[in-house]
Amino acid sequence: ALRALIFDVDGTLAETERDGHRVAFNRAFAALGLPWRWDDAGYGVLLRVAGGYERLLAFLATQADAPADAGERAALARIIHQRKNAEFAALVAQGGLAPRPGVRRLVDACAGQGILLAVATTTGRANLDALFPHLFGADWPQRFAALVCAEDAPRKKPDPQVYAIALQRLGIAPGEAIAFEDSPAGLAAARAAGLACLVTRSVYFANADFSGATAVVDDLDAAPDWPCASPRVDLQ
Ligand code: XBP
Ligand code: MG
Repeated sequence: ALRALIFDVDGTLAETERDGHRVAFNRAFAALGLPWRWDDAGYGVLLRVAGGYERLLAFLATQADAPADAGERAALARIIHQRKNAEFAALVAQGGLAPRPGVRRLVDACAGQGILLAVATTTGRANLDALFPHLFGADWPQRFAALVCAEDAPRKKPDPQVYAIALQRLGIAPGEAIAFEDSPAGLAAARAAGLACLVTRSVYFANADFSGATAVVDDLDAAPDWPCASPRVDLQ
């Protein structure tokens, strides 16, 4: 039986990348006097690397004006990433990031039916603390039975670690949960952990290949009567 829904955050619960993290990265570059700026199209390519710190590392390795020494690049990436997260929190505090269509309805429906909710994300815990009050209200921690973030799962998606830990904390088997994702890396992570996965297409992965997904929909309002009311998904 279905006992839990496990959600990715960025791109799935909210469109946090284009107007959130991407802008915050650019503000961090500017604040630190660094020459780089990430435009929309370029960020779409960079997003193939999951994890903001890992994304920075991959980018810096391609830049002639970045430090040649790998250790120095790592130190710089840490500084930029920390500043980016502060800028992200400031952006979120200004409002403008809302849950994607159908998210709140599904979360509320689960609460009413005793279905557990969890998060499995490559983003850091600080970003959840900044974002979730805006998505779910001040009492948001009571809504989630498990929160698994970058600090808990250092091996980033497509590694299944983050989902494996979520299942462990929920105390359930993979066949008793569904993952919700928006990216090929997220789908791969969920599948490798043995989970069925529903994909809601997001701006940067609108045309990506999601073979292996249980279903691919534009948003959760496009899947109106599931998975809580009458599961249209086959949990096999
Ligand atoms: C999200 C990410 C994150 C965010 C930024 O991927 O890759 O890196 O872009 O957050 P997913 P951090 O939705 O698959 O979890 O800077 O905290 O990593
Ligand atoms: Mg995502």
